[in-house]
Amino acid sequence: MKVLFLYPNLRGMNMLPPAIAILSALLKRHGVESELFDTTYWRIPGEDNFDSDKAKEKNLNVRPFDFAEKVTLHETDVFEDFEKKVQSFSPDLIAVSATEDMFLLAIRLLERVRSRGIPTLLGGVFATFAPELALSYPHIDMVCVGEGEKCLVELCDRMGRGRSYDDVTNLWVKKPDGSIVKNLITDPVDLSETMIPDIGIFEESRLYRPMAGQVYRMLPVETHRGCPFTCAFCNSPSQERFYEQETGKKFLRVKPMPKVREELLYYRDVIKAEYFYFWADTFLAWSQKQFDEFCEMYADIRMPFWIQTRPETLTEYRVRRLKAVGLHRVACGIEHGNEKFRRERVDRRMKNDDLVKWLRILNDVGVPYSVNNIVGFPTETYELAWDTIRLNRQVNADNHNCYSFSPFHGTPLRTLAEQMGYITPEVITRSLTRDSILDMPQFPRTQVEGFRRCFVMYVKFPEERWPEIKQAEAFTPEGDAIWERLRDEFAATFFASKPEEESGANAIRA
Ligand code: B12
Repeated sequence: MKVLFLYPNLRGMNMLPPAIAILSALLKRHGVESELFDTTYWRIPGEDNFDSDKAKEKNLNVRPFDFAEKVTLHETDVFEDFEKKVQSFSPDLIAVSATEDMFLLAIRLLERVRSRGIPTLLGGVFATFAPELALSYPHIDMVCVGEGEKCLVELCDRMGRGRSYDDVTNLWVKKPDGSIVKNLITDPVDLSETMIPDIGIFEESRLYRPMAGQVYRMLPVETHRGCPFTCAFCNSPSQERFYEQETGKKFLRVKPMPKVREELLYYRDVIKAEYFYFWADTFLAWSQKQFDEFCEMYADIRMPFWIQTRPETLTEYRVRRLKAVGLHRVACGIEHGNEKFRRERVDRRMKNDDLVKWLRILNDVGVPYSVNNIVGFPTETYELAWDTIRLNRQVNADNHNCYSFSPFHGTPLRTLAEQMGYITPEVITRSLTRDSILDMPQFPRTQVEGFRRCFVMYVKFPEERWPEIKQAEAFTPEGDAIWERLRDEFAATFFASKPEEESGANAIRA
């Protein structure tokens, strides 16, 4: 049995996808051959050679960086190369892992090999929350709803033995008449049974990633799955609700520390990692005991690391202890500056004063951090968005990122956007670093985008510059010229000195 994973990614979104490494390791243990076609370092025709890291750099979200020494880009045609890969490997199954923004590229690639009749399976967060929409594309034969570990192993076992796989748990199968067989969802995976992910399935270049203007050999590490918070734009709370409803079990799990250690040591000693990236939604969603256990365990790993966490989980004790063992950078969400709007629409309940106080702990202890914000939420107005600028001005982060709201399927804010008539159910969302997909009467797309491109300037430049910055919001030749000039000034002022301390890349916006 041979499985070809497809990762239909755009250049610049260059952190390794943990799911493929996890699933490939499992397949190999079960005697299934697996290979990967990962489009990250190809130019994708029709995608404007879109590079989201470079877009972040252009929007002053990250320090300029140079990747060239570490990474080899493919100059050949991605569609032809995919076809060649399918021909030479001759898989029995094409297994796609995709977030929503990647899905349409998967379809374009699969179109090239569709005539070969190889069964296709889509997994990931989009498959989980929009399975019917995914299966409405003729290129997709099956979807995995929820976690893939048991589903993929069982499916491959059945396919390998020529058996029927219509009743494999978590699997939805499209029948020749177009009907869909929907199977039950199994319990969440026991994280004490996980294997070391198959990092070898990725090309060497994919291990490198920019951070704070430097390029590191960076590996993603799992500490938790799930999130205890309920932000209305995020899919993680939806996973909690979905698993609770389908299995009666909690989706949020903490990985046993010896397992985390085993993974870290393997990456450090065998893969020669230089930097760790803990991708948990809320890294500090630990009890005090678990937290202390982590710090003790990590003390002899001696490697810098990045985390993301909620502001309210920051305490001076925790930040100091983490810094002592290697914490290098933190990313936190502010998301919106108006308390009422943030509570009612975004479902993030905290006071602005507290938020400022929690983030200040990072300044006091001396840990650089970035803050993430969103503009263009359903029902938001330009005036409300200004509260986000005002709040960010009270926070001394070294990166203030602002992204347009993305209505991902399965989130409460997607449902609201559909109810408000801003978007129809079949529309598929693109990457956060792209223009807003919503065009709302009270806050039109161009206004959202003008606001977004000037956001960090409003936050960092003195208030008397605001009238000048306001002109740069306009997408006119004059507006563009002012924006370019301000952008250069911004880069010279804020990205010129002490690169390590003063700024950094937001490794992900998730
Ligand atoms: C790590 C991470 C990243 C990494 C890796 C992304 C990836 N493709 O895996 C990077 C940094 C690249 C990234 C980027 C982005 N991310 Co991100 N990211 C995450 C994060 C924090 C963890 C994902 C993860 O690895 N989980 C662990 C693995 C084991 O779980 P999993 O990926 O869900 O996979 C399981 C199942 O889904 C399934 N499965 C997955 N693939 C497959 C394939 C097959 C064949 C099968 C059978 C099963 C299967 O089995 C897996 C094991 O159980 C999640 C939040 C979260 N907690 O899930 C957000 C999340 C996935 N990201 C999100 C977003 C929005 C983005 C960006 C669009 C942001 C941007 N900058 O524009 C980009 C999109 C990028 C891209 N091209 O991938 C959203 C996705 C929303 C959506 N519905 O699409 C999430 C859910 C967070 C959120 N806001 O809700 N992200």
